[in-house]
Amino acid sequence: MPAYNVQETIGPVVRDTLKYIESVFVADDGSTDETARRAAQAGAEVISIEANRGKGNALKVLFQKAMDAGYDAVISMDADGQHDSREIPRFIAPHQTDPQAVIVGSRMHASNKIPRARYNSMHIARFFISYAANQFVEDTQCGYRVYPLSLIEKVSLTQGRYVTESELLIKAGDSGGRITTIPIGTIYGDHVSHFRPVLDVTFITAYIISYQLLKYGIESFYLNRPYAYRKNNLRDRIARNQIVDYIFKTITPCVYVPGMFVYTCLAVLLIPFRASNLVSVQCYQGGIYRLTLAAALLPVLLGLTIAEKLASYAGFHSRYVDKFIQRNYPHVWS
Ligand SMILES: Nc1nc2c(ncn2[C@@H]2O[C@H](COP(=O)(O)OP(=O)(O)O)[C@@H](O)[C@H]2O)c(=O)[nH]1
Ligand SMILES: [Mg+2]
Repeated sequence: MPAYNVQETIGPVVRDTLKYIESVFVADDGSTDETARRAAQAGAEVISIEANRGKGNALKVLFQKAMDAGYDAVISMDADGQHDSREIPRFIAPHQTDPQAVIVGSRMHASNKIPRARYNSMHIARFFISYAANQFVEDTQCGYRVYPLSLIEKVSLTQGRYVTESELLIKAGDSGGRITTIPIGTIYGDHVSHFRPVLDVTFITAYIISYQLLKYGIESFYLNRPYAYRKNNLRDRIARNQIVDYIFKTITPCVYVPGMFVYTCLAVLLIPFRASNLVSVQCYQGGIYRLTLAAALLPVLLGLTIAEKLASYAGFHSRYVDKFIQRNYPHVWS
């Protein structure tokens, strides 16, 4: 459990979880409250991170801890009471059937219980992440998951904060792994969330776009085979230097639309020659144009969101943003 200032919930969450699994590791990420002490009191092994470095970093520390302790798989859970420990057996059953799969909880069935901005951001993230992971992932933003540690060993986690969990799904899927979904209960009360729907989804999308554009660029030189993810691929190497990574994530979204246009034309032109460079572009179920259009419309969506927010202050309430998202970021996977 990554934990940041969750003193009210951490004790009961750890105690309930220990009823189902033998050990709980909590990464206390520079909390300024009683989180660490209460987690330890409840029976967790606490790893203290000096200053707050975000959920992604905490997860990386926890994965390493579990590997060092010799475990094969871990369950990640939120520490703020949004995940019900009583559902742990429901994760263990599919894990035993398919120990190599990542199993992700999904709250998408409960749209009425999730704050609207969060639900919309979940739609956008799942559209792009499912493309990059080569499979439909119902809820890409749920932190209640089972991870086989053999899979964690095979990926580099280069991104931080809330991007790490998306990066993990993309790399798991793009390296040929399976991602399974199980529906879980949705608990939204007066929880404090550190997730910023617009900003954090922007960071997630920027990373995916930078990942995909580079992948297609390399595939245009490859004949008949995809540039599937392998640890320390070119994208990982770019991420080794934070400044270079940041510049790459800023530039690629700016050139995404013309870049995709060039790749799509190239992919189509090659078909009569029976050359399948850009294999991934050629085989998209949803049609590559949809992906390009969706990326091109992101600035429009941002403008609409701001306009709708401003209008709501003036007393005009509309749901145009929801409709825009449903139309342009649809579920295109069979
Ligand atoms: N270690 C660590 N955990 C965090 C941080 N931010 C959030 N978390 C934890 O990650 C989980 C989910 O975060 P939250 O902000 O509630 O996101 P949401 O539930 O997706 O809206 C909770 O258990 C938080 O305590 C952080 O900066 N560091
Ligand atoms: Mg939360």
